[in-house]
Amino acid sequence: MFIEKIELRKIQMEYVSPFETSLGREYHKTAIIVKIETQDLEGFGECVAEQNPRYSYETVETAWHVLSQFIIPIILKRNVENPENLLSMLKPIRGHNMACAAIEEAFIDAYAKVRKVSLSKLLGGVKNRIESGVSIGIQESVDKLLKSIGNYLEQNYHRIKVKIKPQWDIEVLEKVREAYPDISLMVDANGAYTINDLNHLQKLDKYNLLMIEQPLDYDDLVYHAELQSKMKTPICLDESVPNLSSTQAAIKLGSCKIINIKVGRVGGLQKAKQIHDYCQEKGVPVWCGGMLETGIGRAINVAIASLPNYKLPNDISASDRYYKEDIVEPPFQINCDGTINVPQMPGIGVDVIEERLEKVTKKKRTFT
Ligand code: OSB
Ligand code: MG
Repeated sequence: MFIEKIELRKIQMEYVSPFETSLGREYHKTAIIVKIETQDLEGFGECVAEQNPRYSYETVETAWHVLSQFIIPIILKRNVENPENLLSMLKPIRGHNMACAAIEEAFIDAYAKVRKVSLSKLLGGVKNRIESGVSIGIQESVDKLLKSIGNYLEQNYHRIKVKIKPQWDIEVLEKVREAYPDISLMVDANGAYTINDLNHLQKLDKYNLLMIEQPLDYDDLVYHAELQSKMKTPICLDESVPNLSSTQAAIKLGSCKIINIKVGRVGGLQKAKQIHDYCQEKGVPVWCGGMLETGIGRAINVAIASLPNYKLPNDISASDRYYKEDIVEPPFQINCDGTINVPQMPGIGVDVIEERLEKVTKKKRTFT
């Protein structure tokens, strides 16, 4: 496929409610939407880098820089035959996974559309529906959290993830379990603890959690292994597994029993699939993490989550959990069994509404 033109847009969209983790509070989504135009078709991708380097060292501005100065010049006005070809062209770029992923997604969307297959099918997906869960940020009070959980349960979310940090953990969980003794519940600390908190973290074993996500530092594997050997609750890694080799190390060390795969964090769909395949071979279940994506990133997440070893509910919620109005049609909705349908149309399988995209665009650059 000959790459004629690439468009970058920095967009900003307000969340229906602010999202707070141990890393800080966010009121709106900032993302880069990539559009690749080939001879006759276009494809979309979403860069999930945030405004600040908290979750990852990448930011919207570093991604914009790496995309425009390094990634786009490699592929613009070039013939890129297939996704594998693109991956080898991008090999000289070290790190900057989120920037690379956005281009790869846009290319693969166009590639799947040319072949008239859904992204799910192209990737080897086996599900028509994927299990949806909801991630709930740190709230002003436990009462607010309990209300929020009740609300989402009413909307058919079957798995609840609660963000935790020191001072917002044990007492909160005690009350959550008091109110909802049987729900499928997990927590995510985004690296807020250290191994010195071992005794404290062991107390979480009491609450029958599906898993504890990223309790320790973002670059730690060794202490996670020590912690996992001393906790019953399965540890799931997110920040600590940015690629296949760290995933292999984590599994070999026993740092976790579950892997969260985010397409952006690991550098694209093909790398996500490699990690999926490795985990499947090792009998380690995976699930799809989220970065509060717009409908474009959401479509990509839904597609990858249709692969067979995505065995646990995903951080993929309906469009209206994040935004008043999504930039795609139809928006993603949750079924009464707590699932989301996998689009069957070619590529990402949803239509990007360009006038809505235009409305949320803060900055735009076209490369020809
Ligand atoms: O750690 O999983 C995380 C959002 C931004 C950054 C990090 C994380 C998250 C989420 C959101 O938990 C999950 C979602 O998109 O619904
Ligand atoms: Mg996480």
